[in-house]
Amino acid sequence: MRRIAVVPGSFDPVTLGHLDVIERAAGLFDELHVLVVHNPGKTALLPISRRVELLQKSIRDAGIAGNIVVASWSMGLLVDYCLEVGASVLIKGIRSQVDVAYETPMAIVNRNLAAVETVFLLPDPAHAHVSSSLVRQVAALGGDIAPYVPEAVAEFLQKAPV
Ligand code: COD
Repeated sequence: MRRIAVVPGSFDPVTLGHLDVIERAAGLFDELHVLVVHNPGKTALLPISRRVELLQKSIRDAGIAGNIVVASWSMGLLVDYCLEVGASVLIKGIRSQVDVAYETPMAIVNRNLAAVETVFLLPDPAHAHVSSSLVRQVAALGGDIAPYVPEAVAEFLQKAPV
């Protein structure tokens, strides 16, 4: 049986922290779906289609595209996407107790809704402090975001400053 997992996120924009989790998750499963989902609790910087493009380019540039599909989802529950593609696992990155508190109830509800398990991956310490909101803030104030994001994102945001 093919083992299929989904890494969901806002990815607004994708960071080196996301990419590290994606690369390690891709090594654990036969097929990995990286899913861009709108988070209604956050003010968006980039349209979903641009986030998908930047993810695809960053994943290609990192040489890890082999078993990875990038998609977006706006049709309802995250677990509906999982059922549609035959995924039984969601992967979330956990940077701190704040992430644990945010993710735990969702993990329980997703298991109750559709028997989809959530696997938590700890971050690479080199990227544990990185978040998309930090990147958005540094970019908006004219700082250098290159240490925190894939080259494709740094190039895009330099050309089209926010
Ligand atoms: N290192 C490791 N992991 C990281 C890092 C880093 N530096 N930065 C972020 N991550 C992890 C996050 O912890 C998260 O797991 C993932 O990467 C994505 O992060 P973001 O910030 O891009 O995305 P979020 O946190 O805005 O998540 C958006 C989701 C839509 C995935 C989330 O809100 C969600 O799961 N919603 C559930 C929708 C649903 O179906 N609800 C009903 C049942 S619960």
